[in-house]
Amino acid sequence: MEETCLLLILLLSGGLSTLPPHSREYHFVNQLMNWTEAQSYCRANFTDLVTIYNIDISQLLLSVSPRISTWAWIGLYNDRYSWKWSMEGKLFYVGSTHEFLIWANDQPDCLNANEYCVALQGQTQMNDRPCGDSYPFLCYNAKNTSYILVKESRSWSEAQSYCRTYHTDLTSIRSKEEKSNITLTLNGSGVQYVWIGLYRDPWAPWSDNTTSTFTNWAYSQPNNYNSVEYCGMFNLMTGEWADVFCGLRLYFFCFTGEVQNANTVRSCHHVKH
Ligand SMILES: [Ca+2]
Ligand SMILES: [Ca+2]
Repeated sequence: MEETCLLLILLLSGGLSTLPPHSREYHFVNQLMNWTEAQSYCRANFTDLVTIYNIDISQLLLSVSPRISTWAWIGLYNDRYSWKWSMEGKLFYVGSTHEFLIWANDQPDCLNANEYCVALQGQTQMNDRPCGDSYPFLCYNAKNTSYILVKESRSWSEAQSYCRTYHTDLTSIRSKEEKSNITLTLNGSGVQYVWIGLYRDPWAPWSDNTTSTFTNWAYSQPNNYNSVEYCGMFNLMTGEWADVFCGLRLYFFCFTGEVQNANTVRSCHHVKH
């Protein structure tokens, strides 16, 4: 195995959880693996696949790898099942299950890498849709346990603001009974898509469970071509990123070092078929 590594010392004042870890060693691994195999390899031999927090780390990766016209895996991936509810509060979800949350055929598909909010389609099944699309929406009012269909079309964020202002929040669906009540509310309304409170963050977290605000996508990326591209790769000539099929076999970058402590509890709800 051919491998190079370099130590990065970031001269940053400590303490803030939003800052990258102070020092990490970066390793270029000259072996071809798919994304999951690369992740396992990094976790077994180093710490994890790399997270790129800024342009300095990007330059560093270029400096420890050969300048060849190909791509390498980084810890970037787009988890189609990392859904969260707009309405927070653990107690609210005690005893809730998800088997009545049914995705429409071939959903979620994150079409064009642009679908991060969920609407009910045909009043019963879920579909991930572009958050900027305008649809009617369902608010939940906790005071009288009611569901309110607002027939004005709004973006998901606008709908969320509206529900938070006039009711409690965009609705969650916590039980079979709640699902039935929602179906009754929608019955006869004729709406095609209706926003509910489910959403997720694009391309977060990275493999090491941290998040980064830095992005360096190549032109027209990410595009989730054919709806099969959920892993991120790094161009060894330019440092730019593209989304691609996770089964591709590529070189990859690992790091050794501390993992940023997540001091905020992530309230992820894994909603699978
Ligand atoms: Ca979709
Ligand atoms: Ca792509």
